[in-house]
Amino acid sequence: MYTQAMDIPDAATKPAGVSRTPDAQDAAFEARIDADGRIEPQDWMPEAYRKTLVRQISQHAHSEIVGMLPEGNWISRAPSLKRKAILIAKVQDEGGHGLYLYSAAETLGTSRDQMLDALHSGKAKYSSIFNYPTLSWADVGVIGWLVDGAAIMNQIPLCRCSYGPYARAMVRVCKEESFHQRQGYEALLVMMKGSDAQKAMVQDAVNRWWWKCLAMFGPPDADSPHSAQGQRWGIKRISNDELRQKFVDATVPQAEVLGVTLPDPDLKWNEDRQHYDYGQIDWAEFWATVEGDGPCNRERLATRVKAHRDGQWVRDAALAHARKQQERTNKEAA
Ligand code: FAQ
Repeated sequence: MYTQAMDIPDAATKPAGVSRTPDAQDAAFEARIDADGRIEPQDWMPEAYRKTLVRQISQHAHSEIVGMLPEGNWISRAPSLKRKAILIAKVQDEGGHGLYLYSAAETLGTSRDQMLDALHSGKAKYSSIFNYPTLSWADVGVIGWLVDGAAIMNQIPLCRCSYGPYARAMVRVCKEESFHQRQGYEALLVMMKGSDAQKAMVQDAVNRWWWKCLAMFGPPDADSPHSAQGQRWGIKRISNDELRQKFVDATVPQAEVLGVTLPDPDLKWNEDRQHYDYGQIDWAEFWATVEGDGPCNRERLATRVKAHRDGQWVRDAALAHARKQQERTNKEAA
């Protein structure tokens, strides 16, 4: 239901008027990729390219939707009307990002129901970062500063992704993520000018989130099965490790302005590399979380499934309304 993909040609079907052999189709696709051109939904594409995009875009959509939960928990506990209004807007934006991304994935011929089934049955992945608890109000600020900061670092290059609908969705997403990052940083700046207890709360939140944010960029390049092909196809423009390094380099000076310590004794400027060196990420913990064994995986999934079930009547009502409107249009036309 709600799919936009019904008019997408079958992978084996040639667009009208085009009589290309499979080899010629493949060559045309490769030539467009080599020329840094865009692939659009109606274009022929190899099945593996389509599959990779559906995997990445749907995982991204799921991350946005599940990502509403850790911060959503704080809407009723925000410390002021201003912070509550900002947080409601932010969480609503994340819902919107999920919808643009599901729509972009639907253009590849996978329905939203299929994607949601994969999420709800635990088959589909979503970002590891949303399986950790938000224990204090400072966590909301740190999510804005670091989680949205990491998300922007990863997503700016996706605005140049070779698949048109994904690239275009990313432009607006990145603009909104930028507001999210700033509101988080500003909330933390205010807390860091407050009482000792507030400062300690911020430092505690940074200690708990820092390493998880570094892991968000995905496994090291050497252990990343999809990176080489993803980069060859112009889906990923910058590798996991390069993005992680850019994030560390950009974040250290922000931490200094804020007056917090990043919890890594190995974090230091390397004059030769002209980058910050940093310590070891706990990849065993990352993979356990990705595979469903993080602190909040079960709770997050159960909340999502319940929200989907509770929303069934809204979907039913929307369909009934659309049916009625169609009947009325048909009657008028008859
Ligand atoms: N968590 O070979 P690679 C946000 C999986 S949005 C879970 O490197 P790839 C907004 C990966 O899927 C955050 N799984 O894979 C917000 C693959 O598994 P598979 C989400 C992860 O695709 C802010 C396997 O490991 N952003 O935060 C993770 O080339 C605040 C091997 O990895 C996106 O999704 C992980 N962190 O690169 C919302 C951006 N990392 O499919 C609310 C788009 C890797 O083989 C509040 N996605 N895996 O079973 C991407 O850029 C890429 O998909 C990567 C992974 C970089 C995430």
